[in-house]
Amino acid sequence: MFAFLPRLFAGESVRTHLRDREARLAHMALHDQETGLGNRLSLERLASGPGRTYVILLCVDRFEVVRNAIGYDSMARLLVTLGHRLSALSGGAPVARIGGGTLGLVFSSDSDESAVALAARLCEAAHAPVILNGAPVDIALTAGVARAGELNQSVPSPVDRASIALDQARATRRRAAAFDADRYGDPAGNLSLVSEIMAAMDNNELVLAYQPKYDFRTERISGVEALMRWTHPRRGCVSPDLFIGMAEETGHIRPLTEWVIRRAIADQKVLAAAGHALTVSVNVSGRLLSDESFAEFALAEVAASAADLCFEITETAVMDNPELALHIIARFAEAGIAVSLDDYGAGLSSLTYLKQIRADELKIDKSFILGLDQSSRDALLVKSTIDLAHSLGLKVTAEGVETPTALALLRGMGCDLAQGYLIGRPVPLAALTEQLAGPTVETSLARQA
Ligand code: G
Ligand code: G
Ligand code: MN
Repeated sequence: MFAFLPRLFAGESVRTHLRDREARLAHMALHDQETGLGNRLSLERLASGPGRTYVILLCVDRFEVVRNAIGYDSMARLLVTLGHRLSALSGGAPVARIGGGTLGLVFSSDSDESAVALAARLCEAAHAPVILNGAPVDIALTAGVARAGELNQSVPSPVDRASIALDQARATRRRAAAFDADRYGDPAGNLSLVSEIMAAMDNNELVLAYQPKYDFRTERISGVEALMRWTHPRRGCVSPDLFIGMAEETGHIRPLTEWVIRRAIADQKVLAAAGHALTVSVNVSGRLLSDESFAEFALAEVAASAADLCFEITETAVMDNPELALHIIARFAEAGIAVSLDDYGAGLSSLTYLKQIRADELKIDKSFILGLDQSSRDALLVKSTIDLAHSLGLKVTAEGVETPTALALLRGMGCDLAQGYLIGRPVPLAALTEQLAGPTVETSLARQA
């Protein structure tokens, strides 16, 4: 019963015991239990060191989905492997886990630009699959960076600033972004911006810009993509990259998209009356693919007007709630609404996704098309994607066609449609009608191609 007493009384071993205990506690205070990597506190300490220091946070995209797919244990091992990889790539910097799927490290850099460039390179490197239990797991990372020494009253912690930068990268669909104090600096202003979007619909501040799509076979403009534009009375032109993300987060995307659909249908009638029968493509946000009452709205509008619409959707949308999304997409298809897989190649682009969805069109992301002239690797990817899509019965649109060379290459590859600044920039309806009235666009393209 008193077996511990002799040990307690032996002064030396008590001290050793206490020292061990202290060391263990100190270790626990600075390390993440699950992975053994450093924790948030350890990162905060590293960030308070001297020098031109930056904090970078990297978060696994769709962390919950991946974790539920592979399990908690495997996720912990995946984070450890990623941590080692990131550490090796940044000269042995210690990597910490900041909860969930977020890893962080500290490094020095001369400017926000070079810090973001490094963050983007780290994200790239993470794209190589991690082998777990003999099977590869594909993941993607998004990163946020923040200057450590910066004095910012509203967000004093550099780790918090990097975390906000990560959100900002996501909201604007960038791989990596630096903390943007101006954008964050006025959270109240951003909130009012959200409520102002609703008023903007009634005040005619929202307009649709239309960007033509050129059909290689008929050598004609066969459709247009509707892109939202908001001219704010004080702020001027607000990028859809900013307000779409915010509208999605605050539950306002549905009324906005309903507005777009009504407007697009009305404009399509105007175009038809002027002799231009064009399919109108509308971007439909992922969140709406699990909203059945939105689907009811869209189906009723299309049935009432016999409109010729195409809904552009992105992969993430479908991945988040596959059953419901696929069900709703199938209903769109039955009602004669074409479905297009937008930004293909920018995300995970899994084959399962292509197999599951009954789509009509695949849009190759502009990042592949912009480099088509220079990169034989991009050309190879684009060609094989076109062939793959064709074998699945999908038409292919290439977006981001800016040069005659790219247009010619795509024609040679058997691409069906082209969209981009070479063919036409997004313009208001009046300007589009004017362009379509002149023979210039199509004949000059036919000559160029
Ligand atoms: O047009 P660019 O025009 O800058 O558009 C930026 C981004 O905003 C694109 O990814 C485009 O898909 C998206 N976007 C533009 N209009 C709409 C819209 O009406 N709904 C949704 N969900 N996204 C849109
Ligand atoms: O994500 P989505 O594919 O809907 O986005 C369309 C976006 O692509 C819009 O922001 C539009 O302005 C942009 N865009 C369209 N054509 C071109 C092009 O030729 N080059 C570049 N850089 N962007 C383009
Ligand atoms: Mn689109």
